[in-house]
Amino acid sequence: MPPVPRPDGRFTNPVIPGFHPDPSVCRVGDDYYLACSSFEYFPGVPLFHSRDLVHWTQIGNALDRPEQLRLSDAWSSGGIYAPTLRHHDGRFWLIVTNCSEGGGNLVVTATDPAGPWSDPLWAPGVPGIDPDLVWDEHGTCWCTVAGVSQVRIDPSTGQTYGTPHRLWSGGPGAKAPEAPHLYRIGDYWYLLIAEGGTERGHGVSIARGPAPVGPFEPCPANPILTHRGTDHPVQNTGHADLVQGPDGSWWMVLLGVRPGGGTPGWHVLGRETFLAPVTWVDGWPVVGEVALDLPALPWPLSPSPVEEQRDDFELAELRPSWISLRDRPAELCTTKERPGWLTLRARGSSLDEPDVVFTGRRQQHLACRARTLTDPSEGRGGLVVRLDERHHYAIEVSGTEVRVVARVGSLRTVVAARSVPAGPVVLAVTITEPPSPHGPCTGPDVVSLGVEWPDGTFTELATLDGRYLSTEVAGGFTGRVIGMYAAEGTVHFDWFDYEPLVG
Ligand code: 6LW
Repeated sequence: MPPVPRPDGRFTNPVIPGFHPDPSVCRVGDDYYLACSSFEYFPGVPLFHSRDLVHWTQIGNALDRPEQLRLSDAWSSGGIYAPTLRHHDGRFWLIVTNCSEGGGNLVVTATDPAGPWSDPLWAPGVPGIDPDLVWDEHGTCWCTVAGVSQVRIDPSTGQTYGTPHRLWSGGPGAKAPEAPHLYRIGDYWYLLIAEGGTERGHGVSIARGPAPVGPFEPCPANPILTHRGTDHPVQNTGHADLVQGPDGSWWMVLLGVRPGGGTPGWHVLGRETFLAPVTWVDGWPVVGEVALDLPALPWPLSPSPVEEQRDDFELAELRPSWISLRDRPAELCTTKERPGWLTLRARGSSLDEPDVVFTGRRQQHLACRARTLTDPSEGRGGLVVRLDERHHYAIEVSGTEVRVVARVGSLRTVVAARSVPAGPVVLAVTITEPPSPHGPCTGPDVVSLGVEWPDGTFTELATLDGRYLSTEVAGGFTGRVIGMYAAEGTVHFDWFDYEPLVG
């Protein structure tokens, strides 16, 4: 759901809120395209379009066919890591790692980034994760990976040539040099990397050299971006990519998190995509503040159409923002069985199982409400706020009983139950700031789960502390996803509403 345009012309960071990490961006004429990681969710690699760098609309997913993406063995936060998206020779090229069993590095191409994307070309000679592609002036393509090392590649076959060679691994003692991107800018080749790990120590460093293969001289001001050791409201800043604005100015897209509930805080939306201005001093990039509120841009804004709050499931295909766990076989998740309804058919027996049938959307706002009209006449299922198999709060219905189930680590408990009349029921989740935000350790938010009656009144069954559905508690690389699931039999959903709340 893109941000609503602001009358003052300023704009709000993150530019792509919610679990959208590892952004990679490219510009083609007046258009910008951006790709993110997607981990254990199917379809994989969400793709966005923008004309002004601040309003982004999801136009598809690069890996949206089972032949392209097998995630059956993907653990939570496994699967698809860190794409690089580039445009070269009239085509879009996307290289990415599938960390599941039987996966590896793969290249897909498209002439239209909205798809279709090609079947994957596997590149087994690429020696690590976070692959980058760059072409030199002779048309030779180089693939650079975390570590940081590099190998020559023919991306149209996936074939690599020669032995991978080490390039540059960040400042002395830098932890986790990763997310490399190479660019030719002016007289130099620049090697941008992330370092410090994707948690609070995260940062961005850069080096430059005469050729894509180096040798590289580090920037004396490294890290050129980090919020480590600060109280800045945006933390974990790193994993960046560079792009030029419509007026030729330079910008960085990067991941960051918004912890809440005190210091060091808990972040619940995962790693989000932010934008920051870049200037150049003595041939080195200087990154401006990753502010939550950025000033008006000197070029016209192109606000994206605001996505409908309600999905009525009237279309044959689901919107690209719907994601399922690991796969989406038509016989288990379809809008065609009962027109105007989403039908989910259970496979796993509970949300604790990796094969649960679940389809949801990223929580993109710190405060929001989600509701769904659920018909349990043929099964058991409901609405869940999910971080992973071991961290979720659900409200589910079975016959005439509605229950709230909380799973936190190894604890699983039914925290509330009540009966409802037979027939479809509206299950609702409201996520808001904690009641006393100034007290110590209030937690980042509270999650209220309940039932909405036909006259619009709401009965709350449970209000739970949101910190247990945060990355600081659960670990991993993803963020909250709110959606529908079937744990037994077949469950039908007539509509799903997602509404940002202010405050
Ligand atoms: C990704 C690495 C990272 O491969 O986290 O923040 C990993 N950076 O570069 C998963 O997103």
